[in-house]
Amino acid sequence: MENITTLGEYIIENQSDFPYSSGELSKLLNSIKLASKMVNHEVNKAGLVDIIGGIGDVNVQGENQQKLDVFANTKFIQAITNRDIACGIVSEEVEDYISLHGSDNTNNGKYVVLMDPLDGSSNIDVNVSVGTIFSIFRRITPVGTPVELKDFLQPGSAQVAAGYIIYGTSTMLVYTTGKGVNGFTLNPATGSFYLSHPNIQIPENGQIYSVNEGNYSHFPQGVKNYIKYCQKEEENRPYTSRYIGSLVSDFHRNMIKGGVYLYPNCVKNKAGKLRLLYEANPIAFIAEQAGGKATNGHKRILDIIPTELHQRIPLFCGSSNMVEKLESFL
Ligand code: P6P
Repeated sequence: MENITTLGEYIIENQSDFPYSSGELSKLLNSIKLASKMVNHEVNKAGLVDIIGGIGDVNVQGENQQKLDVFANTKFIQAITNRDIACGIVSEEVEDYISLHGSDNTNNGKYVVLMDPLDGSSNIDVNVSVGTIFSIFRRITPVGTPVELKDFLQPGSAQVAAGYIIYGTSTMLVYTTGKGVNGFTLNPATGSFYLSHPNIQIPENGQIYSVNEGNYSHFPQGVKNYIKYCQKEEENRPYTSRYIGSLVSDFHRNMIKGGVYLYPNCVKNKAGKLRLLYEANPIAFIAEQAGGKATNGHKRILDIIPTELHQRIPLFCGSSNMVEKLESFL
């Protein structure tokens, strides 16, 4: 077998990519890798055991919590907490941020992690791919309990790492530390992630647009005009419409094949639906590192200064030329 690199080997071999890190960021990425394997195991057997379906609770988003949502949230929090490297966590499943700083002044970890532990979980019951999305920053406050405004509400441009795990026909972990984007595929037989997609580059152009057209009548006029542009019999159009309803899956397809993903603001979701801190920011960091673009329609996602932990934002991302064309309609 030719020399194939595991995720663990890759993290160690590229340790020098992490400025100022004496191994902590590597350990944090390994923690995320570990938790993703546990979540993958549960997702893969969701249809077999009574883990599907709501647990009767709703999360901070007011969405019915799936058992797997809760399981994933718990596993990622446990894995991240075990290493004393992160001082705090923001999760889509939890209202306030979680401080990991010990009352005995232990754990002054230099990183904070923001995550959507199981995005697209409403698709679980119908066996559609779901994903985990994570974003990592260095803390700004030097020690002690992290401070929301300083440590968590940082612009996406300050991320030191971001990634997603897609639990699909195969399970992949795709991440960046600011030196390009690499994809690792899990071999269930060995339990290891192997470098399968080195240096992912989003094609500048694509033939796919991804949007929930059921919301068409509520979209801003510019978005409507762009969708009609995609559908027009002209030049290399009409484009293909592909919408899975799972951000990680729709984005990953566009990463590999080229395309543009749209989640606009609309009458129903005035600020859009997706969350800035743990959906748009990590996706935007990855998109740009792969040569793509990510905008809220008027501003680069990574330049937006957050104001709330769970704030929503419109998201348009994918192939650079397609995003630029879309922006010209807005
Ligand atoms: P809609 C899943 O709930 C999610 O957050 C993303 O994964 C997905 O892209 C989007 O919402 C789907 O939303 O309104 O089209 O069902």
